[in-house]
Amino acid sequence: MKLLVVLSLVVAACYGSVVRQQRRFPDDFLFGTATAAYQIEGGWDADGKGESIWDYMVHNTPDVIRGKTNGDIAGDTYNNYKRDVEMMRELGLDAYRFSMAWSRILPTGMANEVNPAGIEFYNNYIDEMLKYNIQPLVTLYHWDLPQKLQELGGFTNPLFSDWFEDYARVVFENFGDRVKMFITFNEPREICFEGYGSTTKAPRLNSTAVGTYICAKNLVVAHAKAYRLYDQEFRAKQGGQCGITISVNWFGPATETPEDEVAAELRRQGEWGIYAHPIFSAEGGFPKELSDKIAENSAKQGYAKSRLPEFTEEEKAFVRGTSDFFGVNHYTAFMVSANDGKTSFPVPSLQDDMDNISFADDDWLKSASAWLTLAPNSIYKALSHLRTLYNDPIFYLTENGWSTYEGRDLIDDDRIEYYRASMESMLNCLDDGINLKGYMAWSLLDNFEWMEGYIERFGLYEVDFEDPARKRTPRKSAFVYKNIIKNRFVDYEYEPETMTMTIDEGH
Ligand SMILES: *[C@@H]1O[C@H](CO)[C@@H](O)[C@H](O)[C@H]1NC(C)=O
Ligand SMILES: CC(=O)N[C@H]1CO[C@H](CO)[C@@H](O)[C@@H]1O
Repeated sequence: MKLLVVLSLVVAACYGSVVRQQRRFPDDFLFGTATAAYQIEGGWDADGKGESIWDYMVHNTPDVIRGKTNGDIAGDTYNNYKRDVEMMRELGLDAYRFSMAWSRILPTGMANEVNPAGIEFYNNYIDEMLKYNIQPLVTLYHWDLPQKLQELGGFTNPLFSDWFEDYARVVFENFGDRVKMFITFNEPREICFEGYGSTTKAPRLNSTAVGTYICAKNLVVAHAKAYRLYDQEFRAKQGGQCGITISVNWFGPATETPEDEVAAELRRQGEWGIYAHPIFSAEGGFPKELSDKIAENSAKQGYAKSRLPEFTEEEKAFVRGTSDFFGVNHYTAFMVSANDGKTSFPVPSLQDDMDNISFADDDWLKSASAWLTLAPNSIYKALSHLRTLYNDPIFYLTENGWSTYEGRDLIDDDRIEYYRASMESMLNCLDDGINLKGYMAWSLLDNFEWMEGYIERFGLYEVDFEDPARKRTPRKSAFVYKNIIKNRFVDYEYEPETMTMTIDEGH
């Protein structure tokens, strides 16, 4: 009897390890972290850098930021980049995703004047990563448009795509010998809907009727121009990849009623379909249901044309297929139901065009950010949907992370729970054959969280923003993430022995 118990324990243990072995991340799966220039760099006007729309907004309307803080210094990565790379080595990262500030490279936004100090900074930063075998993933645009270009209409100017293409050329020429993965834009929804269609990001245009839509079209065309430039003039000699990152949270119907199904579909199209469909779908152009709805509403509202500027057939063909991978920023999920007049939105607006409401389940773990909860298996739900819709693209999760409140909260068990749940959801993707190739945790370090200032913290490393040296200290989650990267599986037993980081051999 005893022997039987021992034997079955042995069998159970082996079975356990067999199961665990199957649930491993492949060795070539890229684990990294992600950041954005304005949120960490500081040096807002250092060495010839031009003003961006964020510099302009925080200096002219400081009240819009919680705590009236700004990113003038932020984590001061401009002076601390070597420490940041040291943290990457401590974590054992394969890759690091960061963005370049357009106005650090081109102070006025136009390519006639290149700032040598800006080029030098990014060269040093990249070379420091490469010294330790950390692959740089470069985002060309993470929300910090040169203010001079905003004064000319920014993303709503029809010449925007040419300005972006010129900037992209400078980036490819200067860094493409060492950078093998470029991301043109980070999160079109946040750029267009939040920045142009509402007031929750710079430049706060609140052009609810048309801002989102004009921006969406010009952004997608600008992306395609940069992609085609890379493809035609740089890929052969540089051998890298170029793609785009779109924020794709999961929006499922609250009930199985046809009304809620329709509502959820329109919401998905309004959230990310208008940016993804022109690039990744077989037919190109904007998604049909949303586009029909906007046309119908626009006619009712007395517009001569749809507020959504449609693509010509030629433009559709130009944009279609212009991404080597689908970069997904994914954080959470919402349940969507038909609005039926329960909530009123400004008319006309994207919200009114979608006319549907969404909410999170009360039982889902809550973060410090109102929009962010731990929704079950939502990475899998989002990616399996995208995979079917867009013919099985290669995916990278280019952001995913959890916020806590400011304060020296180094024991961040909720963040650990979130990251572990994300790992399980990604393993579900891999088990299902989804082409997911990498994961960038948001974020390496605490940073300027846009309108939330320094109140919401996303870092694996805590930053002391009172300290002129901006000291970085690892949170418990940093040790857990390091352990996952090293083992390529999630070890639920793991507890860090100390809170002191060291660099493992080979990093
Ligand atoms: C934005 O515009 C809408 C009308 O489209 C208006 O209801 C709302 O108050 C405006 N918001 C701000 C902050 O100005
Ligand atoms: C844009 C829009 O109206 N979307 C949908 C919201 O939900 C209702 C269901 O009641 C649909 O009929 C709408 O089409």
